[in-house]
Amino acid sequence: MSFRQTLLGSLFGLGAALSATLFGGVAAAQPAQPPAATTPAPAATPAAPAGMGSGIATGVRGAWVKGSCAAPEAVLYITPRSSAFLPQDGDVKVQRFVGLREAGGWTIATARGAEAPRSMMKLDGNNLSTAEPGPKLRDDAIPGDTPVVSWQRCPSLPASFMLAHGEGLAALGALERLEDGCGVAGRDMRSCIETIVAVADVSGDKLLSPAELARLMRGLAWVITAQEDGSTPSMGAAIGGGMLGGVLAARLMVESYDYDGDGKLSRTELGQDRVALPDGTGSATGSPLRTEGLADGASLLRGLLDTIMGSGNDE
Ligand SMILES: [Ca+2]
Repeated sequence: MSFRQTLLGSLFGLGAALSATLFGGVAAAQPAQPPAATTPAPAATPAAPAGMGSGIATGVRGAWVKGSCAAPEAVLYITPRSSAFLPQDGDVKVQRFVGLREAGGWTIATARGAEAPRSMMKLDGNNLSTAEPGPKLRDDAIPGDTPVVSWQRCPSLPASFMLAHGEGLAALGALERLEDGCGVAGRDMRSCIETIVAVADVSGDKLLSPAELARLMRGLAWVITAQEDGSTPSMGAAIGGGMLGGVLAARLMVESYDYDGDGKLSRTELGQDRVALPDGTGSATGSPLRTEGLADGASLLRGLLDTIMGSGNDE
């Protein structure tokens, strides 16, 4: 495959991910609680997740290292509702949790999935112990013979690690804030827009520049890829493709909403025609034009924000 084909593939792939998954993923990523039991659960199945409460404890959140700080064997990054496992060799694994409970001194987080995989964690002095019990082990028998891994805090992580994964890990937390600000029923548009600006605004001027939007898109591309396929080649493509595609998509997005032409997006611009209903102004004369199909092609970028902003308002 030529470099050009690779480049185009990366950009198109990212564009598709952006339009279909990125912001749409905010709605899709809402914890899908299993429907009210229509069939009795098997006796060995643990109780249904009781929700996330206030999330994973503050002292457990953040980055943990297995091995030495200078050359980690693996990094574990924990947010209130997610974890990212990043081994030196092997696949990146991101888990989004939907249930949290305590048993035997351990916090047990349950992720989505057919087998409702469990991650156990326990603060042990300055270290964190973790274990991933198999599906058959009952909560009251943990950890049993499940291998326990010990993690330590480090003042910093190697530059190569931060370069590859720093933005993605930041985006994991940003995604949770977006899900809270935009993806929960009852949140209004103003709160959603405030959240988008708060999450994306790095410089603190309450305006979103192309670089700030590109950073968010690169990070979210990392999260999406890590959730779907955390293999090394796949993550490499996401990081490389995200660098280029994120900048292009962000430029187009700014041009699409930048009504005052200052090169940045403000809360007012993001909220234009979304916060307040129009007042019914129009004209009584004239006859309907054909408008079907005009949106094709122009809809991609507008769809991004429309989806994220609409995700909490149509339930
Ligand atoms: Ca800014």
